[in-house]
Amino acid sequence: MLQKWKWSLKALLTALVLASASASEASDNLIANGGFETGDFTSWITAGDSAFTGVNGFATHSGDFAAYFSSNNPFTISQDFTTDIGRSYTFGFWAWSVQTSSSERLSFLINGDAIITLLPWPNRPFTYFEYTWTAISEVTQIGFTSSRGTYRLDDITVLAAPPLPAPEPGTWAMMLLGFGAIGAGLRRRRQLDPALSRARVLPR
Ligand SMILES: [Ca+2]
Repeated sequence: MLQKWKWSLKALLTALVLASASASEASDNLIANGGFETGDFTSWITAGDSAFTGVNGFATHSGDFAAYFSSNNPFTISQDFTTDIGRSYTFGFWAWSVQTSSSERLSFLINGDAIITLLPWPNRPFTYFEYTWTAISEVTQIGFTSSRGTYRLDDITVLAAPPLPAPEPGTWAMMLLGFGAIGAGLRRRRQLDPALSRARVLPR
């Protein structure tokens, strides 16, 4: 029995150490093909006027490809990913505006709502934009929509903030040892006092 208890404790501590190590690892990008290095919109849902939109290597922030938006009517790309409700996420993307028409727009969307709307900025290199969001659902959607713009987009990232720190394995071990000591003490008291062994805990 004692050996079984030892093995159970060892397995629990091993699991806690592994969980702690996993939680401390760097967060991975939750977006697939965020840099458009497939050379197309693989993993993205596209909608709208795609006449003058696509992926090419004319100018990129990194790698060989970036997306471009230059249709006369709205065009949208979007992607869903799994999120933990209440957890914080950091969204980042690099955008470049080519033309200067005042009617141009590029909006960054979360669940279909425009969070950041960019006006054209002429002759600027790729610029980084970032937004932090607390998830309210188990699936979150990000998107980008352009209207009459000439924009380029690259290196879209969604990174999850680390979860709340779990108790250290040493803390769990102390708690388990404490519970064991309480149980042993109670068993000793029951052996000394038969009336206690018949006692029941009544609801208050
Ligand atoms: Ca790229």
